[in-house]
Amino acid sequence: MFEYAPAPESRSVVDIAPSYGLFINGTFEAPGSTGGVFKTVNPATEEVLAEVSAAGSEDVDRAVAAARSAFGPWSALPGAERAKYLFRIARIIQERSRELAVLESLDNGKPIKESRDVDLPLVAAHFFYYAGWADKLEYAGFGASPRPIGVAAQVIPWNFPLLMLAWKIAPALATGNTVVLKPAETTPLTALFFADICRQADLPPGVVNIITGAGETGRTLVEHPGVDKVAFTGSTEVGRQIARSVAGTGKRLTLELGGKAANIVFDDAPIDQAVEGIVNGIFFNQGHVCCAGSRLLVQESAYDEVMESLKRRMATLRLGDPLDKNTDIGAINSAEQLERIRVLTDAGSQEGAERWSPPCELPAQGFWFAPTIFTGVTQAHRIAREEIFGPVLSVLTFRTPAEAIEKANNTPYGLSAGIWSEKGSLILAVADKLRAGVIWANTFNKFDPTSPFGGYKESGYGREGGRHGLEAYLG
Ligand code: TXE
Repeated sequence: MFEYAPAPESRSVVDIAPSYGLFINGTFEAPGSTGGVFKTVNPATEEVLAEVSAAGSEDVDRAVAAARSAFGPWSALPGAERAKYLFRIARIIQERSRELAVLESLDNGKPIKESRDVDLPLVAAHFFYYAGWADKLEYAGFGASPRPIGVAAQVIPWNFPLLMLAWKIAPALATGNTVVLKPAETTPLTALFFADICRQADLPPGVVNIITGAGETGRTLVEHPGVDKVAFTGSTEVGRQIARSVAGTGKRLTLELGGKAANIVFDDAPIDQAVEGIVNGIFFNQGHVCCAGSRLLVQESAYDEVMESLKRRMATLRLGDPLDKNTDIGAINSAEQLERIRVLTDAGSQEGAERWSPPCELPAQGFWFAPTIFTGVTQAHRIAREEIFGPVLSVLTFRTPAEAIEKANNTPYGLSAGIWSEKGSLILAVADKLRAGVIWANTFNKFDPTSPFGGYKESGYGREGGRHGLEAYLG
């Protein structure tokens, strides 16, 4: 059943200003003559939320210079002192979590129950977790006195705006680096509110700088000679460009790029549980998830039962207002992303796969896409190979574990995978042969700050999270 109910979660809990400057050296400033402005919209309504500054080259210079000046004193602080700031930030995030969750849903389109129950708790958890490391780096196994790298340029995407910020900023600060972070152009607002939280926490000016803007701002930042380390999460195409531009400069680089994860269901798996995992794997956050279980590999002997149960479950998903606490599927983040999903799903139909969605009336305003599955998919289809980054599942079948492994690995990506079976020995044997950075057993899309996350092959390199996440910020 699909509905578009009026919003019970009031947006009055968040006070959005009409316009925002760039957060440089501890204050919000207007962009210089090379900069400009752009608008960020609510993807569920297309209503303009605020006007935001686009940083030009002069602004990038100022932000990098501020981070450089702050680096000496910040890196010289005892770890226990840096920890105090991170703990303070974590606590303020918890105190302001309702406001931040509503803001995230307004700017991104994700359901409030996800921003409230998944994103925000994880954001706070990342700051708590890395605060705990700040005074223990000598014991992290990176040598007697591990040193920070310097100024980190961090460019993040729009699918988990505040969570990706936390993944980047928390380990960078814990290890004594300073940062210039650029959020995605369609979701700049929670990063700007985070800038305010840095002020509230009395973080020394220049330790965190937030500059907004589109890809050109990101490129200028990444290529800036004053930057020592680049951390990027986004498309494989931009990741490749960044790898080329950073090559030979001595800058350190970590990349977290796209994915095309296989969610492998064996016939002995508890079907109801597996179906919940399939639904969570692909429809969580509208499928705007780099590790989404976008390819279902189901054992032929369980195919009919799994498909019947999956369709029944999909018919209960509620699509609509992201601020409605009952909503399961929110808005697609932008018109551009909606178009990308349409192009690939049209290709799926044209190439002969069978398309199915439950009955669904989409709201007239905003960017929406019904939860969709394609059956009869083969490896030759684009929808089996390319990242769709939307609520679209491609279903393939297999007979033997060897065939499942072969199909799961038949992708240029290698970020994540899921395995569903009652047999522990089978799970371990299959997991051992999958080329994926993260493998879930009898669950999917589970995240924790203590676990490293990252990919193989075209999904990028370097790990974020856990002790491994510190390594990316230590020289
Ligand atoms: O990504 P971009 P887009 C995938 C997903 C999606 C596709 C395109 O398949 O459909 O990428 O999304 C900044 N130098 N993922 O166009 O362009 C940009 O401003 C430096 C997977 O949104 O890569 C934004 O802040 N920065 C993914 C960030 O890069 C540049 C998450 C990501 O934007 C830049 C997002 C440049 N030349 C999309 N060009 C994941 N791994 O989770 C753009 N940017």
